[in-house]
Amino acid sequence: MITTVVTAPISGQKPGTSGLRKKTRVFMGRHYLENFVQSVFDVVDAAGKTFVLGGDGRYFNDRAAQVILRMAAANGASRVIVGQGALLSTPAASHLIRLNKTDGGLILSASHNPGGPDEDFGIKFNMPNGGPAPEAVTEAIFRRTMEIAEYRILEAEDVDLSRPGRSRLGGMQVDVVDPVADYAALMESLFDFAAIRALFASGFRMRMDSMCAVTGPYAKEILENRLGAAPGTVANAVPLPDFGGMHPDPNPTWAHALMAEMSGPDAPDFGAASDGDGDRNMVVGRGIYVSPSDSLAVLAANAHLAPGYRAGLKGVARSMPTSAAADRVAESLGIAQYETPTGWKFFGNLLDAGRATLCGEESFGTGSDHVREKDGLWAVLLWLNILAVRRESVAQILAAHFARFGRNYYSRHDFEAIDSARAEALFAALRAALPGLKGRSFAGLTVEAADDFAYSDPVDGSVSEGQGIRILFGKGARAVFRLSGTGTEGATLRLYLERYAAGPEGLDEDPQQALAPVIRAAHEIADIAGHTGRSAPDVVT
Ligand code: VG1
Ligand code: CO
Repeated sequence: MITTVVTAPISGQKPGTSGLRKKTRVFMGRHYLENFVQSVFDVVDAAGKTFVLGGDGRYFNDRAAQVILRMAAANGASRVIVGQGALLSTPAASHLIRLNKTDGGLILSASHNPGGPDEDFGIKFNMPNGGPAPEAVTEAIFRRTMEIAEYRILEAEDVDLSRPGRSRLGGMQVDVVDPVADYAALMESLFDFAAIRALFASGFRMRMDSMCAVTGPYAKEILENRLGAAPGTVANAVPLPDFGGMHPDPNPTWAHALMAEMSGPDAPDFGAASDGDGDRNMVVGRGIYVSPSDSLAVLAANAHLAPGYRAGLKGVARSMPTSAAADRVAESLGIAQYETPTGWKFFGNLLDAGRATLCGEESFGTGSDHVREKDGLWAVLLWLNILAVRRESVAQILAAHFARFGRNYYSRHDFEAIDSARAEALFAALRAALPGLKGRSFAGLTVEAADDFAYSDPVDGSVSEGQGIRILFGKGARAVFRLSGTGTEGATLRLYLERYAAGPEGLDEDPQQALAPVIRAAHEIADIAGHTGRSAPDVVT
């Protein structure tokens, strides 16, 4: 029986950088999830459609999945493909959407944000191309949440999601699928598994930290079962509703156990970590951290060593705050380079149009045209493929890369949980100061240009404004200021810092040291301490 429930708009259901993210208890509140899901189904017209559904396994994932299934049935969807246990990593969901030519999918995740009843939950709609809904669609969904008056839901028992199989829910077909199988097959089609197997067989050791999040089952199957990495290579391999109380964010601060192991006396050759929903990656060599911007550049320069990219790359795209290291590679390869706003949704058009093959963000996101999301394990496997062919250490590969292209010293400083009004005031003052900054000097650096980044999509012509304040000091030095669009409390100021060293001297400095003048200049220009009361960041990557 289909019930039509009377509801009323709930304020604040506006998707941010990557879907709608709120405190879990907010999502569990009366009509909250239902209002948003109905708004999605209204905007995309769910009748007769097929969707993919799954999430990162965090607290409320299983309940939310059952509600969405019953609402999909009540809205006339013809079929939902759902991961066993309601689990799907974000890249695996993107792949299933594409593989099955569905009309899109719903992904339940707050990504790298902690999970649990007192932490965060999230939901995101992806399009038939497998990628996050573009701004026009998320805006339409948001508008719908502000006028919603009722939602439809089927009265029914829970669907058994504990094993693969086909069942019916009202008039809708439900296919429960193994979350790993199709994804693993895709990876096998892109990379030289035989070469990577031989690498592991030669004694190469790796640590993969899945951080009690969704990549555990994927990493175990691919790295240990198919590639022959030693049993136990994957740590924290069982997805838990609260991620074991950890913060599933693969950066040096939150993946500290991995960092400690990689700099310890018995460090493996290669280390990696992934986030809550499996779209981020951090890679670490023995005693050496690879910054995400450098990782993108190294992958672009070496991708041809993997079978899936042997024909070469069409182009490389990076988000604006990501360092220009990848640009130098694109230039030397003679391929196009694109600079987009933060958030994977901006890469979709470039990938669909065949203009870019690799994409990346400084926030530990790397991916390619094999799906329409960033993909943590994909990046780990491409690194492994490169290591298997070159048979050099991560440190050697990085050193050779810097010697050839120069080094873009890079760091991001996050100032978290700032009072929102104070953060707004900082940006208002910074924007007001922009026209007068050119030619002025701060901490010995002279501003060559300063603007508020706006992006014109070269494929559909859409324009996105207000995407981050850029202060360019010339010679590849710059500071970028943005406010996070994924947080659920207060504001997070992100300060992105970059400085280029052409070499051959000065390629081996500590990044914080190398960036010290840029850091000082950025603090002076924005008066971070004056506005926020903070002089030091909470997280440095
Ligand atoms: C952050 C990152 C951004 C990334 C986004 C989603 O957004 O900076 O690069 O695309 O998270 O990643 P923001 O607005 O907080 O800076 V995930 O793995 O959280 O889906
Ligand atoms: Co993520």
